Parts: sequence; structure tokens; C-alpha cells
Amino acid sequence: STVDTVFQQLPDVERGNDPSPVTVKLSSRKQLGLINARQFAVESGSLDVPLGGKWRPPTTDQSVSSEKIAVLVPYRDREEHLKTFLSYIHPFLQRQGRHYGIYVVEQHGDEPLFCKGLLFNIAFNAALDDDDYDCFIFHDVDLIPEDDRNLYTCRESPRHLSVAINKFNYTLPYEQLFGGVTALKTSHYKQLNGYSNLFCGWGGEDDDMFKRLYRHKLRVSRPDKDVARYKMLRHSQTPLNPARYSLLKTSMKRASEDGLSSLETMGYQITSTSRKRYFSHILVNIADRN
Ligand code: BGN
Repeated sequence: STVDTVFQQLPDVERGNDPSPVTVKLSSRKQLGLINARQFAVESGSLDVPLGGKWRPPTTDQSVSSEKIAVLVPYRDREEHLKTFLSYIHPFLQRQGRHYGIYVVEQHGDEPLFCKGLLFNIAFNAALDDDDYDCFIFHDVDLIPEDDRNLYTCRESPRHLSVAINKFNYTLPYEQLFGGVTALKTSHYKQLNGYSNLFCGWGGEDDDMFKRLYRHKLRVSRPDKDVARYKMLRHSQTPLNPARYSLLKTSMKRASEDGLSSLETMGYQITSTSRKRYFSHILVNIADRN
């Protein structure tokens, strides 16, 4: 079943609940795990998120940044995570005064492995069809930002935002890491030819992207690790990508022809695009590649 069913069933809740605190303090992993659908509905019910998860700050002041930001969230089979993610990310982005839209790109079909890079590329095009976004945030559904000072905005350099994750004891595992949560200008993502479409299963698509950045001499910037803190929601290990090591040997060769430029050859179908209560939904059928 797809997320369709889940989000139509959420109960309506009263408005006027307390707004979320300015800094999200998540004291324990356990606490996060306990957030259930009901709590989510209550939290989100206190928010004014227009249908489709698109929001802009209530201001007429044109001097305020006009940057439009799309948050892309690849998704499959993680309903609890998605609810938790949405319940945090909307208040977070609104406290930062962002003009944004949330796009959940969901994989279904016979392909057993999760093809994150392909989903990102599909969602990138779909979001640009929907609105003229300047900036893209590529976001794992299981990462919850802890600190409002971690600004979801694009800079001159591509930005790696998930620097310090509780799972890695709040330290960066390696200097070339470019996975989890990243921010790239629309122009940069096009220049890079997006992600590789070929990584299905856990691991490597982000390392491949890092090589694309290197190839174009785009330096990665990062916020301070005291600010760029995240909680990772608990889940079992997803099936690994057995081809990730061999694929990473050909990253440089493939970069210009494997990505946005080769999307039409990838044999997927967009089953539907729709406005859900808290996000825009892109449902993609990916056939078994074997
Ligand atoms: C790396 C993964 C990344 C992942 C980080 C952090 C690979 C490729 C073979 C070396 N890379 O090992 O994709 O984001 O760990 O979890 O598996």
C-alpha cells in the first residue's frame, strides 16, 4: 500500500495548540520512537500547511529573501518515519521563514531495491514542473534536524547539512561524505547532471555525487557541527547495493551520460502526482531491472 491511504485517514484536530519550541530538544531516541500517528496529527493540526505541503512566510516585504526551496524526500514503506519527519520539518522550515514545498517521491513496482538517485532526479524534474525553485534540499526521511540554526538554504557552494548525526556520535564519519541532507542550487544540480540513476539499494549514490562535485570543482561547504545536528530514526538495515563498489569505479566516466540526461531511458513510470495534506506526492513505478 502507498502513503495515500495513511494520510487520508488522519483525523482532523483542533487548531491553536502550542507552537513548537524554537530549538527542538530530543532528549532520547526512545522519545522519538514513541511519536505515533495521533501525536503527529495533533502536532500537524496546529500548523497551517496548505494542501500539498507548500508554504510561504506571511509577509509582503519584498526585501526578504525570495529564494524558493524544494525539499525532496525519497520514500518507500516507512509510514511512521514520514509522519514523524513531516511533524518536525514543517515547523522547522516555518520558524526559519522559508518559502518551500515538500515533495515525497515514492517508489513502487517490481524493483526490489530502493533507487534513491533515480527518485531524486524524477522528483527534481517534477518539482520544477510545479514551481520555479531556486534551491533543492535532498533529504533522507529518517533524519530529524535538532537545531534551528542549521539553515535550510542554498549557498554558492553545495552544502552538506547532516554533519553530526547521533548514530555516528555526532561526528562526521569521513570528509567526503555527502549523504543524508544536502542543499544544492538548481543550477548546480543541472550542471552536475543530477544523481546517477544506477544506484539501487543502500550505499554509494552519495559517494558518486561527491565525485561529480569534484569533477566540476564544486567545493562542499558545511555548517558548524554544533549546529548541524540530527537524530536518525531507528530502523532495520535496508538491503545493500551489491554493485556499489564496482559502480564507484566508473563514476567519472559515467557522470555526463548517467543522470538527468538519461532519465527517459530508465524505464519507470510516474503513476500519479497529487497534493496530500502535508506534501506533494509523486508516485513512481520502477520495474525490475533484471
Ligand atoms: C558509506 C556509504 C555511503 C553512506 C555512508 C554513511 C558506500 C560505498 C562503498 C564505500 N558508501 O560507507 O553511501 O552514506 O557510508 O552511512 O557504501
